[in-house]
Amino acid sequence: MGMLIDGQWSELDNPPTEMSRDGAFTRVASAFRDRISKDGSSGFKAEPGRYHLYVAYNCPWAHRTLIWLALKGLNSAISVAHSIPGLREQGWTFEDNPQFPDCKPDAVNGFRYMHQAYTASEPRYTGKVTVPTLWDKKEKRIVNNESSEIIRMLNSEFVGVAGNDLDLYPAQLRAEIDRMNEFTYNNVNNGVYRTGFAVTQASYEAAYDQLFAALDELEARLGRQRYLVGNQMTEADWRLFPTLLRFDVAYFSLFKCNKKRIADYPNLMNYTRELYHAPGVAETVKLRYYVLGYYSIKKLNPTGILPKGTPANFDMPHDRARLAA
Ligand SMILES: N[C@@H](CCC(=O)N[C@@H](CS)C(=O)NCC(=O)O)C(=O)O
Repeated sequence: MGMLIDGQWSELDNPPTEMSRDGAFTRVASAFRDRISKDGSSGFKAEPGRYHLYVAYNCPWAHRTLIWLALKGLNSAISVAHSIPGLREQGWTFEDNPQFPDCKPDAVNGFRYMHQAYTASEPRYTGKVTVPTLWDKKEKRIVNNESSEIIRMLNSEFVGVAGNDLDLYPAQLRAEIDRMNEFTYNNVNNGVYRTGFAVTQASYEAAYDQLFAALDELEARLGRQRYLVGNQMTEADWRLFPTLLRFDVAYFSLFKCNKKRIADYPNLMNYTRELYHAPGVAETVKLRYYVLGYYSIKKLNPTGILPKGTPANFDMPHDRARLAA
């Protein structure tokens, strides 16, 4: 994928710190961690039209932010640039491309590459260049590039700007949501990556076993309750969802997570369908892009041959109304 070193684009793949000596994949922390606040006390006030998001439909972390824009009615308050799927020579790329008509190029800064936003914010930046990245049009710099923090800001800070007051992180459920998120992140969201990017048999098998043990546990939990926490949709559900959507079309095959498909788990499958049918969410889902995006990762698919199939479909009605909400 490449990265920036002292403000220069480099073909060096990942920061060497991402691969531990035993061959396991360990993700490095995001670099930009400023916050938007309702009252502006953080230096970044929540205002309509001020912020811009750089995303890619295929990225599960960026997908979170698109879901929050849809659920919170923020699509007209925050502009979005969508990278085309696939990791091009200089990383995430924004362009008018007739093959991807729903990928809107960067109408705010005209950046062709995501890395231009990083060097515009910090000319000597060293590190990964990732989506999602949240940009402030007023200060002309990146605010934050950590999806778990961006979704919290979108949830709570845009009072009077967002189209509704939906709260996906309600005070009384926070401890349980945090606990669930940690489980989901370690075992599932990042678990598929640890499985797919392992470079030793032992670290692959350990990640695989941990992933499927967690999916079994989630399947059982969703047999007892409609949502992961409480009896309403929360952040915990929406953080699991992007990984479930991508599982059968990409992780199962390319990442060698092939013990079972999500389609083989009745509760997880119906639960995914229910979330998929929430208003505005289906528009954020591009299954074919997941195939194109993941299979363009050179080190996992050196020939670049793309699978013809896109083996998932969430259009069918769900059966979740049988559980209390
Ligand atoms: N912690 C970040 C992770 C974001 C991330 O890793 N995004 C991937 C795309 S799915 C990326 O941009 N990778 C580029 C790279 O690793 O160089 C977040 O959740 O926002």
